[in-house]
Amino acid sequence: MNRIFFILILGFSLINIQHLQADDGYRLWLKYDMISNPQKLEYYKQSIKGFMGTGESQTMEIVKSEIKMGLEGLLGSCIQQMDNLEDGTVIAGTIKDSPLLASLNLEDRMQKISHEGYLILNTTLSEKEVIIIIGKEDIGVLYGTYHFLRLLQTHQEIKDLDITESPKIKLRLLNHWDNLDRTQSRGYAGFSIWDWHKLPDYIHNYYYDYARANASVGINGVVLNNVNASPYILTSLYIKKVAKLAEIFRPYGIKVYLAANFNAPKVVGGQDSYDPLDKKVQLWWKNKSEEIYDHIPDFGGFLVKANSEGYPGPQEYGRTHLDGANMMADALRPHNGILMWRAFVYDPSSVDRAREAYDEFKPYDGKFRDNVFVQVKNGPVDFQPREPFSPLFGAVPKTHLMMEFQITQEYFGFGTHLAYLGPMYKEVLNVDTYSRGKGSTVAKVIDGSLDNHTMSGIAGVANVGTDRNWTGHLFAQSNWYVFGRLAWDHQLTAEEIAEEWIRMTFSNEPGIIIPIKKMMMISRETIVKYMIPLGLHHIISWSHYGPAPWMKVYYEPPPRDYISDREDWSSYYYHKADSIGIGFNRTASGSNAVNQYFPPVRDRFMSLTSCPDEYLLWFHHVEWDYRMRSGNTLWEEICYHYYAGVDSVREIQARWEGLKGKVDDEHFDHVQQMLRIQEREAVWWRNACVLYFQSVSKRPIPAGLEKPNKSLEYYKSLDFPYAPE
Ligand code: BDP
Repeated sequence: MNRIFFILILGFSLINIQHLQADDGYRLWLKYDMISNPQKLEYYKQSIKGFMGTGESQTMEIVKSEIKMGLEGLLGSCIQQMDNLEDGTVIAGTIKDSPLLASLNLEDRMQKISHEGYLILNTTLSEKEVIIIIGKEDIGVLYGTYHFLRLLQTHQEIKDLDITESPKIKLRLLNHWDNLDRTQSRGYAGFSIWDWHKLPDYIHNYYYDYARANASVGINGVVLNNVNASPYILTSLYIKKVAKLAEIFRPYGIKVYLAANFNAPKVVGGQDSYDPLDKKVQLWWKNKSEEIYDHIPDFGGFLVKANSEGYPGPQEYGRTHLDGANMMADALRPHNGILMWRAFVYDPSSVDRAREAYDEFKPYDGKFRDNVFVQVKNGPVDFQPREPFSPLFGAVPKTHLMMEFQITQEYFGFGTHLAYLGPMYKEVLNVDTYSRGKGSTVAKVIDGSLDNHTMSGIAGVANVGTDRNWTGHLFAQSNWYVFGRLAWDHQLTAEEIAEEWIRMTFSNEPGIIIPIKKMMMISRETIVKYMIPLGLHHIISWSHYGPAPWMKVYYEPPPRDYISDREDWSSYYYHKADSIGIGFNRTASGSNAVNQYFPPVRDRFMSLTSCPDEYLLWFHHVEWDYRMRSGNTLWEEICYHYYAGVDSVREIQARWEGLKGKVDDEHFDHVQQMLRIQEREAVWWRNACVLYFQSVSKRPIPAGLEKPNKSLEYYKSLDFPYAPE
């Protein structure tokens, strides 16, 4: 067979294989499949002829291989690595490594970007028309490379490029709630990707792919283990394993951090206490930090959950969060490590869980060491699909606050419901705390600009596991993506990020982008409607799977048989539905949590008439017959919301059905099955909640709404002892 013919045949069969091979989602948003639109392909091929990378570091080697893989994949193998400059060369590097780039005299512009920042420019070098990706440091070049490839992946213009980027928030972290036995807390995508048993000797390839995915959206740190931390992660055995992961992640600009159990000095350190004021305990943490830094010179620091949900802390010794955090911060400080102390604290004896983080931490403002972050969940209770923002944002100007978002879908249907969380993250980041007058948004608190902090940080509880597509639900990839993109630039909109993700995951065709974007943009509100409309919250079952508004005390059925009388783990505590009305009175006549906000936010929430509908039952106990803005009574409004939520899931389903044959078959099938689960569970949520609240309100379900076909007793009897924890 003649050689050309053979190559042609081979070429065809490869193309066919590519088409036949279904997409299992492993490649995330970094697919780099050949651009299928012929005009676009031609346009890019005219503009890009090849690439040059300068510098020899491991990071620069990744840059070069990423550009090669990206350009060859998107444009075809006609793209060459260049030895000499030609028109259409893409050059990536730093000034220090590249005399060519240095000759552009960009120092002034480079001054203005951070060490992670970059410029992407069309320019002329030695009389050649080129595109440069230039960073202050190698990591900036890598971030710029992903940005440039994203332009191609999303079919953007690449003429007259003049891009200047620096991240707005310095620490952009994933928090893995992964246990050493590879189970995960609140993980819905298989098991932990950290194969602790085989580390440090056996290295899975996917560690590199994970790091690559993070770097592509600018995530620069990972807390490897669960905040409900095993003290054993701090033993020498595990430190060597952690060091291996740190070594793999380092060239991708990712530092590792560990969640530390406050009792470690006692449990694994041979001390007889973990009292933060005990000199021996202090020395133990100092030595332990030194040991870690000996193995991992750029170790990020510790994250601590203390005196929270039964986890040990300084209060056992009559000490405070301040004592605990500062003691650990002192151990890390000589190594430039940081200490993240969580504000997720609440006590069963308190009148209102929503008040507690503020009450406990506000008095410490200005007293933490300067390498301490207080890590605050976005809402005052716990990652509910909607909460008002935590009043700590804006209230402690002398404290470094780190935002904690949840990416994993603990309260969003356990990972089988389609929930794009971009709109929720943005709702929180955009909200005005009024702490320094108008314009004091949560985003400005977090990026440090409001109070001139030099440290800033944001964390997202990861949704990554061993499932082939990483996140279980394909659409959950978008939450990993949007978290990273917003951590880098919180001014981007949820909608533009959704569109980027769709273009890179599915297609650049408007007929695909438009319906999927619509599905994503309504998805969070849809879930709020069928789970916790109008400011209801925390009405989940003991396992957090499914509704249980009837739950008065916390009860784990067999095989665990655990009964707790913690009212603050019951649903009733949060909705307080009685014959008169429903909702938690947090105004001055109730817990007065509303007083923790600055005016005018406080006044707006305080008054029944000005409180936004979405927070109504969060702040007020309202009579069932109260007339809402819509003209409906509160009872009717609750019902309409639950029903609208289910309708909206059906709308999402219909939109997806319309994409059959237009998106990859495996993707289609996977999402179709997930949506069926979601529809069934939305009906479950709706019926269970409406029937339960009806048993209290004693009012009929409004005419015209389909009646639940099962009884309240049926819903109460449902039990899922092995639902993921
Ligand atoms: C709750 C989770 C629990 C976590 C806790 C936390 O149910 O598994 O340990 O948050 O953030 O939402 O510490």
